[in-house]
Amino acid sequence: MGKIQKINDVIFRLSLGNPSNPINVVDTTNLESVKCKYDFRIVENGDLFSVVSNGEEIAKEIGFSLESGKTSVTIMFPNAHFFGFGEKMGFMDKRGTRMRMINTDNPLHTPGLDPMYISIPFFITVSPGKPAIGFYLNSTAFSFFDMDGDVYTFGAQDNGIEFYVIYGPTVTDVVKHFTSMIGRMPMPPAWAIGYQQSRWSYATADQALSIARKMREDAIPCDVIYLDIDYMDGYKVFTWGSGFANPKSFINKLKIMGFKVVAIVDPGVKRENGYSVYETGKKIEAFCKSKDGEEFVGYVWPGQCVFPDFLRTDVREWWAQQHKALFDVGIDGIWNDMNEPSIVWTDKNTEEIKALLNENEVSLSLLDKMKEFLVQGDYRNEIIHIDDHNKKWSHLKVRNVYALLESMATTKAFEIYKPGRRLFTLSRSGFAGIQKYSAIWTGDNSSWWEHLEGEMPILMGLSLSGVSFVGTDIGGFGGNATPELLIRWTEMGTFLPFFRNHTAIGTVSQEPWAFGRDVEEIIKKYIKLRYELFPYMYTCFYNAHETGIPIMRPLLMYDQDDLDLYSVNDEFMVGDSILVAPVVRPNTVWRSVYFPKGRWIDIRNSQKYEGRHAYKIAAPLDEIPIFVRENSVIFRTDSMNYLFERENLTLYADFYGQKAIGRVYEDDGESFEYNEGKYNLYEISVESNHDGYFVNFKVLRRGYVGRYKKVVLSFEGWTDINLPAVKVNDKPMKSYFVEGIPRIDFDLKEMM
Ligand code: MIG
Repeated sequence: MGKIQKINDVIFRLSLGNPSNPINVVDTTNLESVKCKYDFRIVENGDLFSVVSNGEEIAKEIGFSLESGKTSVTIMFPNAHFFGFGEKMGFMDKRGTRMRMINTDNPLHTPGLDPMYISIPFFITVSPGKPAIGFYLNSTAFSFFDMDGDVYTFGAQDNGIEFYVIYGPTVTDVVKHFTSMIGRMPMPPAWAIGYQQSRWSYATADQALSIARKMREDAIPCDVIYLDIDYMDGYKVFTWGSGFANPKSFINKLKIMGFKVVAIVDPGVKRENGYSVYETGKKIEAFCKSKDGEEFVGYVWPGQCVFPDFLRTDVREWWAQQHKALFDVGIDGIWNDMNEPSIVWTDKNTEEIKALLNENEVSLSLLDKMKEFLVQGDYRNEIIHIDDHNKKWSHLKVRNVYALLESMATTKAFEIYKPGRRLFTLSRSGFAGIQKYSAIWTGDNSSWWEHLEGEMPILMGLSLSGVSFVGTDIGGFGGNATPELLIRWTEMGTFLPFFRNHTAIGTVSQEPWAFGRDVEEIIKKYIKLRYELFPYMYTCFYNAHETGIPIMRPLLMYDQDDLDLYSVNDEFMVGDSILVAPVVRPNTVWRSVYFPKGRWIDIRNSQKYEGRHAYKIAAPLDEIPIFVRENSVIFRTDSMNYLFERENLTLYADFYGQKAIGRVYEDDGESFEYNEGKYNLYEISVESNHDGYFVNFKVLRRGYVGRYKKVVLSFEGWTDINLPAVKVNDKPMKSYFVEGIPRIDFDLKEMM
């Protein structure tokens, strides 16, 4: 009945009927070659299919159903658990849940809330002892996933279906193969990995400057200051309001202090004659139409707005050009908000809304109405898009990729105004492949303990769906943070790929110093730790760029045969070697930590823990439990006010265990020259016996001058009172103790 096509050894495409997408995010023309030894195939049995590996049926009774405007596929996979699905509330394992995908600004993230801002119709089925299999539904339409149990159904509102079946056998392999077809992230600018400070809003230049000065005065490392909607003139995109009379000199002052500046951009363009963004857009008919052929009008911050039809190449080009107003005065990065797109109401229900607005108090019915509109919005049926070939598309098919298309336009803007420089875009909404253009954050969370905890599974779901550069509003967006919550949230944020503190208008301040000295000291300690861990983190980014393997990882990626790991939602790994177990409850100074197989070392006291066991771990307010996998190397450097503030850095390599190997990556952090081999990659390995340590230092690549000049190796866990003998590349070195831990050091150039 359907069509099967083998893409390569690990990817098959199945299709039925006539599915159609306004754009195709999958590119299988340039896949890396993979050899799979597990004889993975799709077998046809009459109307049904099965997924077979080494002669064993893994998923079976795969059947299609084709109703007009709705196509689905049903699969049987005994004992399967389901991970991925992009950005979804709730726990990671989606077995027993039903989800919908249509990009939605749903401003209050209560349990069970679905859908959210981002749609990634991809998931991985995992079951102990079985190969993991990924399914990617290649549809930009409204889609649904009924993951009821061993038999599950997913599909889309379309006249056909196309999906990819992606073989593992490990979860990691699935993510690698999936990202080989939808793309991986480019290296971000190094500064984007630093600490970032935001709020809605630093509404004047003076206010933003005073935040920046305070960071430097208190020696809190910080790389980025954000400008939320109040920098604009009447919320008109690509304008500057009166609070920022001289944006260029304002930004220059920040630059001198070592800050980068990111400005928010909303897609809604104020419909106002004489406003050049509106006028120039109108000239090329850049804006989405209603069914009646007129400009579609919706209400957002500036009032009556029109919305660029990013589906068209010339519209993306025009949008890119508008960024001149920001890039010319020195803006470094772009924050794409409200790009579901979020629309608060339209002309059709203005009267109704106005009547409610006129009531004396802000009534619950007004809020309900607005929410109903944001979430269901009849306008979605109204909007028409027109593509490059003059073909009309219903918004229902374009909506899920609207933010992706916008991010493509933003990427173009960087290419025009910052040629040769890496880009930084932060997006709220998105679709499969958004990682090629943008980092993402999880939108409007609240200053609730439940959200501190609940962000981890959301971020890990995104990570498994190909999006590595992810984070949350540290401290929570809605509501008021408390000192304790902010400390715990910052402790966790230290280890998230994207590390930004942000809060809503009208909430209490939550900059690091907002709750007094003692709180500030703890927060500062963690922000500094983030900067010290830069070599480790940056290497994780490099790996994600190279292989698609996420930075933030669920524990089950380390042992998918251990079913107990499937429900660990409140611990995560950063890269291969660091396990993080944040405290997510108030007035709590301990927690239970479950470890994957192997041995784990508490970096505070070198205490060892056995894998596949849970332990009670102490966690006073100023400590987040972090553990290192035995036999690994953690790379650190000196902390500083902002990344790359100084040259001549020391690279610290901390060895944990008897036998370890680790790599560290370094490049200029700002250009694309790493693509031409201008980077350094070092590999350090160590083996030890009771005579001492034998270290091998290899320069795998030396293509860039480098900032690390001196190397300090420390041997954690050495218990002898005598110093060990140490050889590096067969040369004896002089070791010495620092706080009971043996060390050696040498100049990097000795190793060249
Ligand atoms: O309707 O720009 O998620 O981070 O501060 C709210 C104001 C619009 C939503 C974003 C939030 C941002 C806020 N925006």
